[in-house]
Amino acid sequence: MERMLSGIKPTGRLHLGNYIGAIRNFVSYQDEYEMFIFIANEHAITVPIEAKELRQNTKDLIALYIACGLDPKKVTLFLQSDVVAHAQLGWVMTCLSYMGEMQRMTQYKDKTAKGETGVTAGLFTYPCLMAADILLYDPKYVPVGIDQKQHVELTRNLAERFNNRYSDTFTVPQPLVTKVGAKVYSLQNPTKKMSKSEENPKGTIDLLDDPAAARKKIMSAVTDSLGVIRYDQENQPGLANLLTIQSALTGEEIDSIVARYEGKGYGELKKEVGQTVFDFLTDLQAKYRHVIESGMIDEVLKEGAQKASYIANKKIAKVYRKIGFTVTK
Ligand code: ATP
Ligand code: LTN
Repeated sequence: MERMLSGIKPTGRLHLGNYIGAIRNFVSYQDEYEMFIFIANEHAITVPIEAKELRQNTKDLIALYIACGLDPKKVTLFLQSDVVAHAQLGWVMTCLSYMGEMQRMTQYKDKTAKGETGVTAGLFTYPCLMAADILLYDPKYVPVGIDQKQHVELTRNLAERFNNRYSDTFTVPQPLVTKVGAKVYSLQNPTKKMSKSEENPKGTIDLLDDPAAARKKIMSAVTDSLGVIRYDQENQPGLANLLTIQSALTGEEIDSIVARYEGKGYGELKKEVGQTVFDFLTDLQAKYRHVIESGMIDEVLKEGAQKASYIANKKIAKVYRKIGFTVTK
């Protein structure tokens, strides 16, 4: 089986966009690939976060991963900070990268261009840690959103640089960018992506939202005044977003939904999408509670850390030998 690896930062509550754009894909890959999915908690502290919040986010994230269908028997699920080799290789990668490369990373550029104060050195160098996260495990593929593609490209460069400077050590990974159309937009501002950092809570559906409140958010989603149900991302982005959500959660093709709604109004479609979201969240949250109550998380994380550490420790030992850290036999 080919290997695949990805991570998500525990920086906020997960929303429907994360599910449709990321987690759902991980679930669909788990039978075909040897998967490693980790919680990128070392990346979460690149911006200040309270310990209590980080702890809660981490537990929620792991429980939601499992509730969404990731099977810990098939996928190695682990916490980044449980595997010390991430920090160890992270430093090696930091010393292999150039300032210019880091300065070109858009996430850092965006934050500094906005004039944000308190940008940490960690935010500047975090792509090096991300490269380490990946290269420790020699995955062939790294499924990420488009915003992360640049970081995987950097990872490829660093892998090649290391391989050339020392000798063949790392697999050069390929980014697997989520398909267009798998992007979910804000319900209140449908040209902007649904996001953790969205200010208006009515625009985002959190996976742990009360299902009835989530249905209300769908009912009050911004649409348009054209009055025809069709998939037109450019001119009817709000409607296209509702169709995307309905299609993603039920598996029905968008064309088929559109055909069923010929001559019907937006209100009816919203009712159906609202019900779909209500049912989806009700089911997901029951599974989530079951995971929390079963107390399985500790065991999953322990086993995941063991499996991941075994691979990562072998890799870091190899790196340490090659760069001259190891002086004993
Ligand atoms: P932020 O609001 O801080 O930018 P985010 O909500 O975009 O955060 P990330 O942690 O950056 O979330 O993303 C986790 C994963 O979910 C990534 O693979 C990303 O591509 C995917 N994702 C995030 N938002 C959406 C969205 N609206 N539609 C589809 N996929 C999304
Ligand atoms: N930087 C990513 C999260 C992340 C990641 C990774 C993704 C950290 N390490 C390794 C894929 C592979 C983000 O901000 N979403």
